[in-house]
Amino acid sequence: MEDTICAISTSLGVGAISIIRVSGQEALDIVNKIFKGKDLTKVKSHTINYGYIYDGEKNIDEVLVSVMLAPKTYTKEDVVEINCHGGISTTNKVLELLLENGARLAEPGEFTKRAFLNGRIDLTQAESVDALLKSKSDSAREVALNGVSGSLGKKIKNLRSILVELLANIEVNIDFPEYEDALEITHSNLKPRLTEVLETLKDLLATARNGKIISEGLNVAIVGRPNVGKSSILNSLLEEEKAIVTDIAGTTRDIIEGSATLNGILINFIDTAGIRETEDVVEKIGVDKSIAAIDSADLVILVLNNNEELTDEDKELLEKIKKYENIIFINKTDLERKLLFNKDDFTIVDGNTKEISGLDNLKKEIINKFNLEKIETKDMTYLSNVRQIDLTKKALKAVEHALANLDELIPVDMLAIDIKQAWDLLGEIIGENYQDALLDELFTNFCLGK
Ligand SMILES: Nc1nc2c(ncn2[C@@H]2O[C@H](COP(=O)(O)OP(=O)(O)OP(=O)(O)O)[C@@H](O)[C@H]2O)c(=O)[nH]1
Ligand SMILES: [Mg+2]
Repeated sequence: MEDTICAISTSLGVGAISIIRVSGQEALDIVNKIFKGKDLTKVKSHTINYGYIYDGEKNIDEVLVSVMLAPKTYTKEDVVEINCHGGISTTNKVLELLLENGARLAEPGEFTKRAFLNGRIDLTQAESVDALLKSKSDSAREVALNGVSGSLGKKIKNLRSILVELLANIEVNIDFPEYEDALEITHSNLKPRLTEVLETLKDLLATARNGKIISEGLNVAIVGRPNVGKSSILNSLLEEEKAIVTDIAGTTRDIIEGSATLNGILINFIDTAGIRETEDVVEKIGVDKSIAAIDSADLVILVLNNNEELTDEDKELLEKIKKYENIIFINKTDLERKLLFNKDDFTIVDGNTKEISGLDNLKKEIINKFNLEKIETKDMTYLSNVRQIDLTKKALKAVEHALANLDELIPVDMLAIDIKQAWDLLGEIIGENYQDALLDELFTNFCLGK
């Protein structure tokens, strides 16, 4: 935290402008050493200053330099941003000069880490910054932005203040049992407050699946025997000739992915190799990948051929996909019906890719399965990653335990242990207490320069 750090904050490539960001106590002094124009240590905060970057006597680039003095900056430290001409060569040269003059190259996410460590944002906000940079759909962006503003953090802080109030009251009762005026914490008035916390935690967990769907989208695997039309379906859904289609069984050998949005949610469609017993080494690897795709998908679309009787392989697949979210797409309805099977327990969509029929229904079923029509993206507060969900589940358990003990009239001082634990766990979500290893892991996934 003592070091002054720098990094290229824009993506490196050919572009009109690149921004190199510098943060830390010596940010101004270091940039000043290579800048010709005004004396940057004397300019007002939050100003943009015109000048040149020099390497000794050599002019490197014409630049605009933003000077932002602590504490009203991204990191709460002095921040200087150099806007230079884009392009790898100039940008790298400016970065090199900063490094030569005393700055250190920032680690990925280190600017945001400093914003967190300096108390400008909580950990949920930091995670949302990362989600915002990586968002691939409008809804993902909206929810991430909501998180950046701190909505989840606020909710968690509210719960913690209820818990801490309960703890304080319990303490008073333990320390001054004879003190009549101390608010008597009885089992009956602990219960409503704890129940309120319980319900909020349950709500957060109930909507967490939506949070994940919005931020990460859905993986939808298209599987089935060879030649049933999986790749044709992928192409029709994407309205693009993404996968090769032929009448040769075993055309698709590898996973082919393409994405589309449904109701603003990113859907990643995964076309797979036709599943069958095979001696062909390459095809066999493809088949293994298809099976793995089923395992990791949020939804499996099993394709059957309307024009053929159900085979043993179809039966096996029908059995296999039962334990996953699934839709059966009966393809080739333009041909004579020969397929017969017991459709109970399955969601069935009929269609064909020759006349492009049934694909809208297929999309509708995907929307239904995940309630995509009802997913709110505006002003909604979601737990949006495994870390947050895991800690919330543990906090919920602690509160449930406290409530169960309450019903058994266990002394209130015993309840304090569970309440304190819930308070600690919720603190971990916002980063009130954290381990260095966790921070390292979290921020190394960030983009460089953020
Ligand atoms: N009549 C008819 N033919 C179709 C339909 N959909 C696909 N086909 C044909 O069926 C054959 C196989 O289609 P693909 O999309 O390659 O099938 P696949 O399931 O991806 O096959 P593999 O990659 O080998 O597993 C091609 O000749 C397609 O033109 C359909 O709805 N009706
Ligand atoms: Mg195929």
